[in-house]
Amino acid sequence: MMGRRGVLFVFEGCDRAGKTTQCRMLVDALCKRGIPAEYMNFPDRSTAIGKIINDYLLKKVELPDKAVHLLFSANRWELEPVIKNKLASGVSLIVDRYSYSGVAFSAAKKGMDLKWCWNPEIGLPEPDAVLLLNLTEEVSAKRGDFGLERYEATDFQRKVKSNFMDLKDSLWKIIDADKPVENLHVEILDIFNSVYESSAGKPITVLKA
Ligand code: Z5A
Repeated sequence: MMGRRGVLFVFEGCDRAGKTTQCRMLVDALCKRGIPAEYMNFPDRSTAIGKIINDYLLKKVELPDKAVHLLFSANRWELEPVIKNKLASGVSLIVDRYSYSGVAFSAAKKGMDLKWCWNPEIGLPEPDAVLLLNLTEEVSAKRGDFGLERYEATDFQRKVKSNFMDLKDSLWKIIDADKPVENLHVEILDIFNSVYESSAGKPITVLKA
């Protein structure tokens, strides 16, 4: 008999919210408990398209806003067969940023709107849950200075946060990320467990218009 499918569990949030830290801790915890799980992150800078995105984020190349938006989306489409196969084979994917970052960051730029930005995401696998790790600007600032990458500026991050709030739907859980790492991990593990139980037997769906 076929086993159950994996869960697509997505982390979103602004800069330094602790997404990578929590994704890694969750994958470790699940693997220790015998639940197959893997870490995935977007942008995936290792692919052909990801390398151009990396140069863009490091400000080594300039690209029109719409073109770079489509590259971020294409980077997810490059991995779409992998996502579907892993989920179907029972591996849960713990994903560090996904389509919602794609839309929230691009739509924070002048002349870009949420609807236009969402269109290329339609048809990608839909997450079983989206956790938005939320931090105030003050707490975020205490976690260190912004780096040198594109988008690492307070005004821009404020617009991104407001876009995330416009995108949220019933799949989303907003988590106060201003907690010790271990406490946050326990809270997130609890959410994963209930999503894992409730998704058993449900098909993988896709993002819609
Ligand atoms: N982008 C886009 O435009 N379009 C898209 O489609 C996608 C992305 C997918 C690069 O992303 C940029 O690409 C990003 C969005 C854009 N631009 N920005 N800003 P990335 O994923 O490569 O890099 P990042 O997402 O910017 O990483 P991050 O946000 O800076 O980090 P994080 O993953 O949220 O946090 P962390 O690395 O786990 O922790 C940050 C620091 O805080 C670190 O020193 C930790 O030790 C500390 N930390 C973590 N948790 C805690 C707690 N609980 N308490 C105290 N300190 C903590």
